Amino acid sequence: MRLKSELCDILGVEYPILQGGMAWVATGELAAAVSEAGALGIIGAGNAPAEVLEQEIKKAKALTDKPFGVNIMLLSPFVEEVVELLCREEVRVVTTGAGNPGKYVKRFQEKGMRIIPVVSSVPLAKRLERLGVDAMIAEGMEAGGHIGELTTMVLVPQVVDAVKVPIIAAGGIADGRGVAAALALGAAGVQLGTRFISAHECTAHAHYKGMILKAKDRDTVITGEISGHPVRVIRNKLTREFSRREKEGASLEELEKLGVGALAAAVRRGDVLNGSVMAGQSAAMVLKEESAQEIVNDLVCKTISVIDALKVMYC
Ligand code: TUI
Repeated sequence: MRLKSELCDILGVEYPILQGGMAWVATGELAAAVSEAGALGIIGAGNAPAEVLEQEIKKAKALTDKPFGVNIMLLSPFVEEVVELLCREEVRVVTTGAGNPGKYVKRFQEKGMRIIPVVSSVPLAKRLERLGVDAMIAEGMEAGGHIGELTTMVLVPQVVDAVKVPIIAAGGIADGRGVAAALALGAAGVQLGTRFISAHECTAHAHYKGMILKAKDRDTVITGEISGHPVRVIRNKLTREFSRREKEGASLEELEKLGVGALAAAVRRGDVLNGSVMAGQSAAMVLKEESAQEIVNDLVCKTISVIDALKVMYC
């Protein structure tokens, strides 16, 4: 099976597919399994201090010789020490989220590392292209966790037209139909987060995985829109409490307090009532647990089938 684009050489992988670097979810085990399957596994640094992240990088290195990446969450209080660590470890690919990574671009590239930020708007994409990033992930608001305002369907073609570097589409993609659609929009590759939560190698708590597997089409909601930090999660007791307090006019600090530690509570301890069950809208399309290898094979195989079917219908 062959599914190849210019991204494969940039990332050092067989398929132009990235596994999203989800905080607390994307551990060294998951990233290594995805990389072993021919895609790019990515460890999520989230809010973790450098020592914790270092253990995950060591785990991944012990499990695979293939390239993998690390995602830096730019709102993390540990971002500076995480940048230092990644330069020391010479991780092949660094993706960034939740902010502008401009001031770190040169440091990574001097080490020969690839820097690939998430963008949720055209102006940010243009600014980052001037700084010389290697590629960008255009992520629509169908995605889980911290999100922008535009959908994948309208964001990706606009970013593709605005910049020359390869664009990776993300947000709402869970199967071969979504991958083929992203390629049709001009993307050179795709990033999937939610689908990989169902991987056997994903060490998230069974309750968290269960919420993904049983989610229906309208089960995610956006919290934090008023505070300016919109986050997509599966609806539960916490989201109801959050919107009640928001409507009552709670202060930003009070709302932020509700969210502190809530992601770890759901992902690691399985508290899916009071925790933050971050997931994309595509959770409703994730129906079973599989190995990372099975997920990657299925994505590649179904993408090729969709493209073949279109050729038969329209050529
Ligand atoms: O980063 C993500 N998704 C995340 S990070 C995360 S951890 C977290 N925990 C608690 C509260 C909030 C986050 C969970 N999910 N996705 C990538 C992404 N980046 N989506 C949107 C953006 C983004 C937003 C603004 C990227 C750049 C940006 O720039 C603003 C500027 O400086 O112009």
